[in-house]
Amino acid sequence: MTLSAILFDVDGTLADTERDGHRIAFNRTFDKFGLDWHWDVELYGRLLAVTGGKERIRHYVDHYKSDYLKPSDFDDLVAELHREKTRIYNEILESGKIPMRPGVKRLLQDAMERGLKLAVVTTTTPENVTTLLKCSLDPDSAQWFDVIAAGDIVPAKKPAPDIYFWAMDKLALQPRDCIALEDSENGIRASLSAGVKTVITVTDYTKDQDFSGAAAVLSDLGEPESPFSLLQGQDYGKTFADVDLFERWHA
Ligand code: XBP
Ligand code: MG
Repeated sequence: MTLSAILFDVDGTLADTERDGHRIAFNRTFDKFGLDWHWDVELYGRLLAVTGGKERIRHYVDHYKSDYLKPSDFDDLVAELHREKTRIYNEILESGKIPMRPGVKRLLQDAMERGLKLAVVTTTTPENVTTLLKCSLDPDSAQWFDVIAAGDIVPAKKPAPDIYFWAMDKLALQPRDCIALEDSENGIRASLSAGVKTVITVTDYTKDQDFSGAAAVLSDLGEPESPFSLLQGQDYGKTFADVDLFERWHA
């Protein structure tokens, strides 16, 4: 079986964006709108069970703010809050404070040199992806990807497999031609339900989640001078993840 494409999740996978990026942007938005809502580091970890920012806000109000009287135009308010959150999040990205995770740039360049296709498969808003790539990877790196599948283009977000099916359809590839890189249980549930073999690089928020079915679970992709830790699966004697190793996991 030939490996033709690597499908990359974004938040937690390309960069550790949640705690010091998205979370801060949500909180600044709530302050700006005069809402006494605050998502601390621990609460945000629990809220990450719900993917999608608008969905996460609604879930929070329904489960943690039972005394909040929803206005009749609550859906519009959520949309407005989310627009402002996206604006603030993009400002944070533009300040250059959210780096790519170890090994991401190296693996992407290796994959391009080897002629593999690359895709982004994420539930986050499209402009968050392009800004992150531009500010933290390379000004032209959005063009490195053959497909960017993001946000509301499919109604059912991860853990539903829909966004993976959408991306593979655009790539004109089958699940067996691809491998996914994810960081979370919601992510791997989506990719495995789509029939795509999956490698995990964990974050502080996801390290205790259930990754059964993963081809491998790693601390991070590693670099030649800074090896990954293997948490599940096989490393085939390698200390950093390159295309050769992804081919072994895919085989
Ligand atoms: C992560 C998410 C997103 C972000 C917030 O997605 O669940 O909801 O936390 O982004 P992934 P938005 O790991 O698939 O990239 O506010 O733009 O929805
Ligand atoms: Mg993720």
